[in-house]
Parts: sequence; structure tokens; C-alpha cells
Amino acid sequence: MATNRTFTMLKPDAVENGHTGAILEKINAAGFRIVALKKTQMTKADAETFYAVHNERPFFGELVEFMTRGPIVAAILEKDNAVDDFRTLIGATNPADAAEGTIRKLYATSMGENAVHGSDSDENAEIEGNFHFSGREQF
Ligand code: RTP
Ligand code: MG
Repeated sequence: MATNRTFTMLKPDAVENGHTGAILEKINAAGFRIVALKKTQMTKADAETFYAVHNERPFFGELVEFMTRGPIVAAILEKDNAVDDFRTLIGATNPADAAEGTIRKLYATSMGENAVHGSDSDENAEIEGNFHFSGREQF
């Protein structure tokens, strides 16, 4: 398996609820290396661009509102099989369907406010990481 990268955001619900440290510890324990890390807040334009793929979906307005309401923690992570292994670690989109021990099972509150983002492909991981971090911020 090749070493590759994924991109994550600890979403506003997780940060507001004080779960930043616990989630970063789970990510570390699962063997991901931190390539880039910061606390930031997305503007409406940022969220509309980041989630442009969902702009026709009924939940788009709610998603943009949620993702901009407070700070997030953004990170680029590296590991063998990073994209798929990270999505396994976070669990299903809806925490009610997420496996025991996954980050969403432990920390998400609802389908919309589900604590954490994980890229869905190597290509999107690169696009999303570069959206949040310059080349000089990636090590
Ligand atoms: P993510 O992109 O955040 O890692 O989540 P995902 O792949 O598991 O889910 P995706 O289909 O890409 O949806 C992106 C985010 O939109 C919100 N959502 N709300 N209310 C709803 O029906 C609904 N469906 C999706 C969630 O915050 C989801 O993570
Ligand atoms: Mg997604």
C-alpha cells in the first residue's frame, strides 16, 4: 500500500464541544502523521467553494451555515492508505450508523453536525489540503 495523504477538518461542533484534543489523539493513535495543522474559521465563500460539489443538495445552505459558525481545526494527514483508513476511523456520515469506537460514533451529534470531515479520494485530498494550506505549511 502506498503512503499517501488525506485532509480533515474537526468541524465547529467538535471544537465547540471541547473534543479537539481527544480527536487528535485518536488520529495520532491510528498512525497518521500530521503534515499540516491549524485552527481557523471558514468564511461563507470558503465553505461554498469547499463544498461546491454539494451545491444542488437540499442541505447545502444548512451545511454552509454550520461550517462557518465557529472555528474548525484543519489538518493534512499522511499514512499508508490514508483516505480509506481515515474514513474507516471516522465512521459513517450519520453517527447513528457509525461503527462503535469511530470518531463520529463517539463525538458527532447528528447527520449534519458530524464532528469531522475526511476526503473521499486522493485527488480531493490534494485539492482540499491545498485549499487550506500553502506549500510552505506542509511538512
Ligand atoms: P464529509 O465530506 O464531511 O467527510 O462527510 P461525508 O463524505 O461522510 O458526507 P457527504 O455526503 O460528503 O456530505 C458532506 C457533509 O454534509 C452534511 N450532510 N448533511 N442533513 C443531511 O442530510 C446531510 N447530508 C450530509 C454532513 O455534515 C456531511 O458530512
Ligand atoms: Mg464527503
